This record gives sequence, C-alpha cells and structure tokens, in this order.
Amino acid sequence: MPAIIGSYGNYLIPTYLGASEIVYPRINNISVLIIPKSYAIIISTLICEYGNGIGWTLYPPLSTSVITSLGIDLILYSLLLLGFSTTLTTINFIVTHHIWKPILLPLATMDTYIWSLVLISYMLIIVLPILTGRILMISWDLHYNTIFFDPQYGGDPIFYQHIFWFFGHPEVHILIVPGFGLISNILFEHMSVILFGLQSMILAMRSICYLGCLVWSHHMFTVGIEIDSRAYFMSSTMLISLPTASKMFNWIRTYLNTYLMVVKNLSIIYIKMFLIMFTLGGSSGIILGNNVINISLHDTYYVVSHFHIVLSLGTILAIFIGVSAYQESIFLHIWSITNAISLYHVKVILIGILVTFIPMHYLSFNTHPRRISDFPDSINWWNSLSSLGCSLTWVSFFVLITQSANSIITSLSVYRLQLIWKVHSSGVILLGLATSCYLTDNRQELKL
Ligand SMILES: [Cu+2]
Repeated sequence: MPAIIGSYGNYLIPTYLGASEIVYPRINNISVLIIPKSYAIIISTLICEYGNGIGWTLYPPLSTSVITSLGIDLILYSLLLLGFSTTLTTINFIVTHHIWKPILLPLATMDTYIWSLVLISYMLIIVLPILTGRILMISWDLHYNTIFFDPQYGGDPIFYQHIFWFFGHPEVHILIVPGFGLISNILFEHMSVILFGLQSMILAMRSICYLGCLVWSHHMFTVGIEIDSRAYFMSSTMLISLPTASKMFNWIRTYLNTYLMVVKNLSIIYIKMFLIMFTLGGSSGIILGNNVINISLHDTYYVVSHFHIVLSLGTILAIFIGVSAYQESIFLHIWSITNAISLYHVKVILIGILVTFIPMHYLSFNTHPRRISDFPDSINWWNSLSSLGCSLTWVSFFVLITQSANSIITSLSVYRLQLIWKVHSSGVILLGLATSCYLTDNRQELKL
C-alpha cells in the first residue's frame, strides 16, 4: 500500500490534476512518518517472549486464549497506527480530487489512475472503521473481560471472521485497482493512439470496487453458512470476473493497436508479463470461486498459488511497471544501461514465478494442505522445484536493486552536468567551477 497508493498517488495526483501539491501536505507528512514506527512495532514482536504465533488473520479463539498478550497487543497497536495513517492519506486524496478536479470536463474523461485512487479511497473509508472495530474488540476481549468472540459465554468466533473478511476482501481490490489505473495510464502515455474503451475501463473499475464490498464470505465457505448464502457469495464472486475480463480485453486491444508490438519498451514488457500472470491467476480464481470446488480446495496450495499470482504479483508487477515508466521523469536518467539490466530482471522473475507456482498447482490437486511443513516423500520433488523457483525470484530482486542503484547514480551525474551547463551558459564560469567543486566535495563528504 505505501508503494502503489502512497508513493505513486502523492506524486501523480497533483501531476495529473495540474495542482502544485496535494491539499494537506503536513497531514501527509504525519501519515508517512507513522509507517516506520508501526513497522518497528510489528518487528519488535519477534523479541517478545511468546511472540505472535497467531497468523496474520488474528482469528479468535486462538488470539484471545494466549498465555501473555504482549505480542498481540503490539500487533494490534501497530495495525491501529497503520489504519490511522491510511485514513489521513485517503482524506488527502479525496479532498485534493474534489478541489482540483477539472470543472468543465466530464469525470469520464479524467485520468484512469486518479479514478482508481479516488475509488479505493472511498472503499477504504467504508472498510477501515470495520478493521479498527475488530482490532478494538479483540483488545477488549483480551483486557476488559468482554465476550465478543468467546463461544463459552455466547460470543461468536464466526462473527469475527465476517468482520475480518468484510475488510479483508475489499483490501484485495484496494491493492490491485491502483495497479489497473497505472497500467491503463502507462499504456495510454507510451503509445500513439487513445486507450481502447476508456469509458468501459472506468465503469469496470467502479463495478469491481462496488462488487468487491459484497463478496467477503467466499473466504469462509467451510464454516457452515447455509446454502442460499453460499450460492449468493459464489455468484457475486464470479460476477467480478466480468468487469475484470473486459479490462483485460481492452488492454490487449489497445496493445494490438500500437507500434509498441515491435518496440522493446521496458514498461510494455512488464505490462505483457502482468497480463499473462493476471490471466493465469484470474482463471484459477474462477475455479476457486465455485462453492463446491472451493470446499475441496480449501486450505490447500491452490488458494496460496491463486492469490499470490493474482494479487501479490499483480501489485508487485504494477509497482515495477510504475518504476520503469516514471523513473525517467523522476530521476532524469539515461535509459541504455538500466534498460539492459532490467531486461534480465524481467526474464529471471518470469521464470522464477512460473517455476514457483506451476508445481504448486500440481501439489494442490494432490491436496497438499497449506501451513503444514510435513508432506509425503512422493511429492518432495515438486516442493523442491517450487522452492527453487522462489530462490530465482529472490535473485531477480538483486538484479532490480542493481538497476535502481545504477539509475540513481546516473541521475546524480546528469543533474550535476546540467547544473554546470546552466551556470556556464549564464556566463559566470568561475561560479560554475566553484559549484562543481562544492558538489564534488559534498559527495566526498558523503562518501566519508
Ligand atoms: Cu476475497
């Protein structure tokens, strides 16, 4: 979220709306400064005596029946802080959009990335109070003798799952919809024709956000919900594939419209990779959305491989697409070397992802359960292959770090050359020499 929403949003919303800055920059500062603190608190749970071995979902009764709750308290506190930080950013985005939106132009012509951020901001306003509520309820159950989730006294742990996933599923869309907006934007900016079906792209994002708030129980088909509700949650889940597929169609059509089919543009290669991964992950999602199949695939590797391909990789690839597309304007760097290194990154990560997740799909049909480290020897080979793919993905990250470092160093030297050129052109040669000496000294000091 800080990467795809916070960083790109704060940079691109004012840029695309023609504003000098977002409306409340100081509130934005607070929201940024909270993030490292809450991360530090989460990491500090590692040194607690009993740690935080309750999973990321914090399901009761496991989370409310611990020996000492220090680890859980710290996690709850950091989540509260993160929620507060996100709310501030959300308010900032909505107000900036309302103040700076074009008055004479219809909203349907507004930039797709701005659309996506405004939509997810409203979604966050709907679901964040629910997240905060469940954090406080767990905390009160732990410390103030409430019995919200204690079945012994009439509490209901299933109720916790409902409020958790009412936040949890929209969160999936909150993470991926800005990626959709970014990709549409970059395709539009890097080509010579307009985006195919702009109106349907915007309508699809709105439908995805709306439907995303109504499907939360597909995460809990096995808890004993009655058949009618399961049928409803199954149908509404599958309905999301329609707007998503229309977006895929529009992207492919836009891509086929351009000369970029023959140009080796880095962000376009990333976009192609995103389309392949998202189609693979989306297809397994339709299978998983089916109520009956879902019960047999529940808690197997199928779920793991589905959501990692579709969400985690979708968002990470969208971040890469943004980095590769906007680093030219941010870092002012020259393309050649970084582009070459990044092409290696694309290849290694693509092979890494496929080698990780294809064996995982095979394992899931042999009902390899998730979260269990032990397995029969007959499927050892597939597990090892999956681990090898994961290691390859890590290697690709080191390639990416090399590329980013190279990009920053190049941009620094370009900036220095530009500065000297400006001073020279104004005729003050001595000042130029002094500036370059000052910069050199500064860099030496930094090195020391
Ligand atoms: Cu879901």
